[in-house]
Amino acid sequence: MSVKDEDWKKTACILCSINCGLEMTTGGNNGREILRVRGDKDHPISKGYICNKAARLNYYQNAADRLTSPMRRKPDGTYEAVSWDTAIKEVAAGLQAVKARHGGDKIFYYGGGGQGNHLGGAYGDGLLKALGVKYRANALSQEKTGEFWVNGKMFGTGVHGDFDHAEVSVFIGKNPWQSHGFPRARNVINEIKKDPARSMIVIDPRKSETAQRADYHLAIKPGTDAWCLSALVAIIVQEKLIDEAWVNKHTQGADQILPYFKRMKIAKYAQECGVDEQLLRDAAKRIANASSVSVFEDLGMQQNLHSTLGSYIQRLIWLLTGNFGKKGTINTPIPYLALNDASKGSVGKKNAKGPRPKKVSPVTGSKIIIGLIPCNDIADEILTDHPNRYRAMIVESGNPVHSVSDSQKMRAAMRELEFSVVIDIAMTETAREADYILPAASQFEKQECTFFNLEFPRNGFHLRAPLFKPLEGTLSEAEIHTRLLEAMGEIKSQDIQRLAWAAKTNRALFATLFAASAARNKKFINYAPNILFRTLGPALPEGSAEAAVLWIVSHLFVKGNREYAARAGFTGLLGGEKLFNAILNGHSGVIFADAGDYSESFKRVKTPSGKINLYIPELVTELVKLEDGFSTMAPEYPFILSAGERRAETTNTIIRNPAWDKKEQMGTLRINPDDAKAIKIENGQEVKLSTKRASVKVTVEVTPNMQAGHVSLPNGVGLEYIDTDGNIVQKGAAPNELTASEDKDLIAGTPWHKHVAAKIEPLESVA
Ligand SMILES: Nc1nc2c(c(=O)[nH]1)N[C@H]1C(S)=C(S)[C@@H](COP(=O)(O)OP(=O)(O)OC[C@H]3O[C@@H](n4cnc5c(=O)[nH]c(N)nc54)[C@H](O)[C@@H]3O)O[C@H]1N2
Ligand SMILES: Nc1nc2c(c(=O)[nH]1)N[C@H]1C(S)=C(S)[C@@H](COP(=O)(O)OP(=O)(O)OC[C@H]3O[C@@H](n4cnc5c(=O)[nH]c(N)nc54)[C@H](O)[C@@H]3O)O[C@H]1N2
Ligand code: SF4
Ligand SMILES: [Mo]
Repeated sequence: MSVKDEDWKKTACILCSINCGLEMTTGGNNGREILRVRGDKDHPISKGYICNKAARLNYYQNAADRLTSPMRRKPDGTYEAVSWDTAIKEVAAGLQAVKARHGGDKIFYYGGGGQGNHLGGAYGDGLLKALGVKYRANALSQEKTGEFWVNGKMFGTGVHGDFDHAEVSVFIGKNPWQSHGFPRARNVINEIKKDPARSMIVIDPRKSETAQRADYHLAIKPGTDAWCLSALVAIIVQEKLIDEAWVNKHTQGADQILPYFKRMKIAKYAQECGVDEQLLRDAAKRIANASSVSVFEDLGMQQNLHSTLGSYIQRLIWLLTGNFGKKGTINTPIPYLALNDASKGSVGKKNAKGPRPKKVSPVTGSKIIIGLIPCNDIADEILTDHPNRYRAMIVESGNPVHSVSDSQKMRAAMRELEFSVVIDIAMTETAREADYILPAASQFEKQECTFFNLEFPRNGFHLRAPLFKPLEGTLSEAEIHTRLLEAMGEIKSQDIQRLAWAAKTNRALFATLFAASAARNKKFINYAPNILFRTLGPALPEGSAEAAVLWIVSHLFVKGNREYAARAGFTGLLGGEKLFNAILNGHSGVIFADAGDYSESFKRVKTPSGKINLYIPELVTELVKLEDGFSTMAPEYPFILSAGERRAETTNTIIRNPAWDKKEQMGTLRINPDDAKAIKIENGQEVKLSTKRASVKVTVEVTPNMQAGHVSLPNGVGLEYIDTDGNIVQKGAAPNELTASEDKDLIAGTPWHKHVAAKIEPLESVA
């Protein structure tokens, strides 16, 4: 069949944080299928790039387990379909009743967006304000909160590498070949490999796809990043590879931290992490002598022992060598909408009535970072008789029963709640524990976007138009949240009629009226996204109502970043309006900010002194403890299991149908050949894999890419997918059946998913 140019529709991939621009053709059954997929060359960030996963997006769009009606749980645990009117009324009343009984701070919010759908959360904010919700979590508080905390201490802002231009790229517990994390990752890795003047250093116990292409593979023993990174810093310090002039000019605190590295015994640290000392010295020198270095840490370290400490030490490597604020180094991306602002919640904010509340969770007293409590503590905040325990939960675009540590405990916690509601497109593991399930339109059935915009100095944003009308029975999150607010009597149509009229008449008049209403009425500000959706939304081109909130985001961005916006072409008092229109009409994405020069990063450092802070006293005790060496695990569990590896065929739980896995990697346990031999198992054989928490059956994949003693399972598998016949199809093991919530980082409470003590037994020997 020939495809005409006009058949290709612009959209984006939603399967990882990059959200590559795509073009698709649609048709097939009822015209609702995604047929062909290709990269969009006009996209300013991804520039036509695409990886293997995007071609299979129809598995997401047309999954058999998509929900088509609100569902209410019956006492026997089964669900009945109810009308939207009933569901909205009962969910609004249920949440309000919990608020009346216990206070809105006992209603917990989880999620708010996945990899490519961040608009829904923006509309949910009004609902949380109406209810007085204070506590929340999302996937970031089981991976990135330690890193955010360190960034706060050192820079007062976020940072991100420039791998496109770096002479040396360093990946710590990060496998960008499969997981991306920066645009066009496979192309960039290939370019580095081809260029003799550039190098790649990978710190990973496994010979990952990225490590296979590295110039220096520091194959550490699992869980020993802190020793490896400390040794690299110590080499830089002891071999006098520090860029003294740069450090003196731009940083503070070097004098307080460097003595610890001056006396560090490099040979011992090399031994602890299992990497040849000379290789460590060569890698450190390669970094120190490079004109530009970028570093990416990810889950291999972040979901592991010493994760927050590791985030700190790795920053010392590139800061002591002056790799910040230049092309090819680490810089400070300019957010269109800061995700940490979006998820800050109201805890720790100044309160007119009293002192600033402590930023800890109410039951476990865990640190709240960027407004999020650690995912690992959610169940403990519920399964207790503590008077401040959470009594209700709203889950939106997240699957915590599957994705948070200890699925069994999370399931029990969900059932313990007095009220729970899940907003999702599919019948997920979490939905199955909720009192109500509200079916959302898919990400190809409404306007959507990602706020993971991490480029510098030019940054892009892409608003995608829907490819399909919402599946019958589903609504967008904007509509769901706004209806809930209306049912609670918080937004009344008579109060917003004039605004709606103005929006249809003239944008300038609308802006004036909007500003006047906002100045008069606090509720109006709280519900601004929802009010925009109801007033400006209908005045936008058909199918664009969900974009309405971006009107205010665009205005606020330009107001707060005049210079950057102007350089991107959004000048003058109408800059915000111009940006919004450009976003609305720019189907391949828009460059919204241009900082001009990389050195602008220095001005964006927001520490009290304005300098980059190298000394974090809270982490020194943990740093000093490394001298005691790495302690091995309990002898009854001789393996270290990394529970949740990104593979060619995984996408968190966004694609639930296991049929999309063409390589049959779903769920295989990767194991080293010597280990396999020792326990007398062969490739393809099923084994029993046990941790202190549970046992599962898994198929073994024998590969020399694993170190002896280290085994790994993929993430996002073991889902209970309901097929077209209503049968549950399950492939692979759900990793968090095996993990325990108490195994977490000392500072940020992030899980040790990549370091789970495990044992393996051949199945036949198991009774
Ligand atoms: N294909 C695919 N891509 C994805 C996703 C997906 O589901 N599938 N998910 C997206 C999401 S949400 C995220 S957060 C990112 C995550 O992206 P990554 O963090 O890159 O993904 P992982 O494979 O979980 O972990 C990276 C590496 O950590 C290594 N590792 C294990 N133990 C250790 C250790 O002790 N130290 C070190 N240094 N490394 C160790 C593993 O061998 C693995 O190669 O991926 C994103 N991209
Ligand atoms: N053991 C272990 N656990 C892990 C990991 C690991 O490596 N090991 N990785 C962790 C990481 S880094 C992450 S990011 C998390 C990811 O886990 P989660 O945060 O739970 O996110 P997703 O799996 O991406 O699921 C998102 C949900 O959104 C739903 N959804 C899709 N589109 C829409 C939409 O338009 N609207 C709504 N309302 N819902 C939608 C999907 O059906 C799905 O249920 O998992 C974490 N869990
Ligand atoms: S999975 Fe990520 S890298 Fe691959 S096409 Fe989708 S957005 Fe791009
Ligand atoms: Mo993630």
